[in-house]
Amino acid sequence: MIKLHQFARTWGIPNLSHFCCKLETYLRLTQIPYEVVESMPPKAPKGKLPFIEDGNKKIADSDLIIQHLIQAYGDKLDADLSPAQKATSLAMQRLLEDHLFWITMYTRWQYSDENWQVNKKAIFHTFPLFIRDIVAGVFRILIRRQIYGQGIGRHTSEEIFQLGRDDLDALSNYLADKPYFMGDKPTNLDATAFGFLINTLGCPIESPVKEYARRKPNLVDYCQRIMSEYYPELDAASNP
Ligand SMILES: N[C@@H](CCC(=O)N[C@@H](CS)C(=O)NCC(=O)O)C(=O)O
Repeated sequence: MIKLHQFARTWGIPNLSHFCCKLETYLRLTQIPYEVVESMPPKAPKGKLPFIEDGNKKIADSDLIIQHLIQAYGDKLDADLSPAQKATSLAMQRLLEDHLFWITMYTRWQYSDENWQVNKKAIFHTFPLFIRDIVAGVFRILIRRQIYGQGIGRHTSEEIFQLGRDDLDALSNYLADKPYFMGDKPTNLDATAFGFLINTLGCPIESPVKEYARRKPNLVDYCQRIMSEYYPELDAASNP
């Protein structure tokens, strides 16, 4: 059976990592059997989670893992999409993964000390007390460098949140009143969209971006529906 290496569950959502949540949601949407192994990035082949073990193969990166799963199990979600729909789906995934993701990273690792404390506790609480702050501090420096390197970290917080609101407007307008992003049935884009939206709306990291997302009823309803349909074991009280 596939072993999914990801961060331990916390915050009542599937995973505090957008990418881990994307991959686990893909596995649930496709009903591919898997077991979870709790892990941390230094153990991963490319230094980032998630990764999977399939037999004696280790594969890192959610997109490359999904490509592997499609080869092994068939394209269970996107086979009926037209080339134009596939192009739109890919563009939306890039918006979520290469833009909105960094805005939410900024809210966790940089924006406010309250958020940093919540984030630090969630990720590093298993470390022995005497090294916890040092390890967390080193990771904080490294991640803040990534946010700056990507470019988002060079803006003011007001500029960053405006960019985030633009992403949420695009997502909400595109979803409109459809049950899933591409229509009546879930597709690959929903694995990504849920993973990133629940990590904006459903976690205890406060910011103007989260407040804005909470005022989009279709995005809130979308997350609640996927939570209750695909993660029924998670506490309904922590749904967005
Ligand atoms: N492109 C990768 C991105 C994975 C990623 O950014 N993972 C983050 C957690 S959300 C990570 O492990 N970061 C650790 C680090 O950068 O040191 C994927 O699709 O899996």
